[in-house]
Amino acid sequence: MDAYDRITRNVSEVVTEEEVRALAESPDGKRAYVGYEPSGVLHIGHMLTANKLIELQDAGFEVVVLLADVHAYLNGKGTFEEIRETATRMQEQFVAYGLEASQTEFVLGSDFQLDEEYVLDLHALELETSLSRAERAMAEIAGGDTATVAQAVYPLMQALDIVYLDVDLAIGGMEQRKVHMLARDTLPSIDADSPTCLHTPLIADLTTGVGKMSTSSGVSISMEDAESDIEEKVNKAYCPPTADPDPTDEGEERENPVLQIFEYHVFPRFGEVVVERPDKYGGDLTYETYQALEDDLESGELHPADAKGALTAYLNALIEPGREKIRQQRN
Ligand code: IYR
Repeated sequence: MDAYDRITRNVSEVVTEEEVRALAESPDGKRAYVGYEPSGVLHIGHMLTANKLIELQDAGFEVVVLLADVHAYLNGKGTFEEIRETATRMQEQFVAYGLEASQTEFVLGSDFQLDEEYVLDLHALELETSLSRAERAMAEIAGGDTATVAQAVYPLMQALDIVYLDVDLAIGGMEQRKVHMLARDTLPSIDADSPTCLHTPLIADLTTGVGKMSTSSGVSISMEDAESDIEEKVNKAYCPPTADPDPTDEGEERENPVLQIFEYHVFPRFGEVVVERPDKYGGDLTYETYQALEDDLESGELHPADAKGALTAYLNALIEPGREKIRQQRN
């Protein structure tokens, strides 16, 4: 696999291909970043973008993790003091998950977002942006039914972070794409470059395969889940023997979240997957690629129950170091 293919593996969107190809040609010293609203405990969505950061570190990028305390505050996630406290804990959990501490710059948003220069640039972007555009950019990020002024300021600050953190590549889940498009359109008005972006896929709702997995509704997987929690959640997960299930009666699209987690979490971190089976059911199966596992599920060679057993084991292995860190943090 060449550098471009590695950098863009498992992403849903590349903005733009030409720009990412240029970065892939000389990645050393280039800076990539993800920002996270600190929420105390990592969940599977954080881990998905973190997988990409780990791959980028391996490819020679410098990685910046923004612990976006001011953003979480603007998005109504609690008092500023509470949020700031959880930010440090998240940093330790990211390192436990596998980000190389010596190669990762962790930055707290409030360390630079309250500086006069930043705030004046923010006001300049506010002058350039309609409320409706800001609101649209936030549709998949904001909580609550009514958009607040704070939520309109939020995407403009996210755009400005790219400039102030001096990053070459902005990473985010697909729910961040409209914020990044807004950044591409408005940053030139303050003489900054339009950012290059990669967007990672969203995983389907675990129990139904309809819509997206979310911490606020439905079942999510987090670093504080005990082994038995993971087992129970995975066992209840929607996993028909196909990667492209039929639409539901309401015509909504269904996806297979068990396969998605294998594809986006397990294979990128472990490379190879062994599904353990008793000899009387054919013995262990070893997969070197995600596609081989998907093909076997489709053909019936791999039973969903065996796939789920393996997924539980690999998820537990991924989560265990962070789980241990959380235990320490709570003592
Ligand atoms: N909008 C993100 C948090 C965030 C991301 C970046 I990249 C920033 O520069 C600032 C905030 C979220 O939804 O968690």
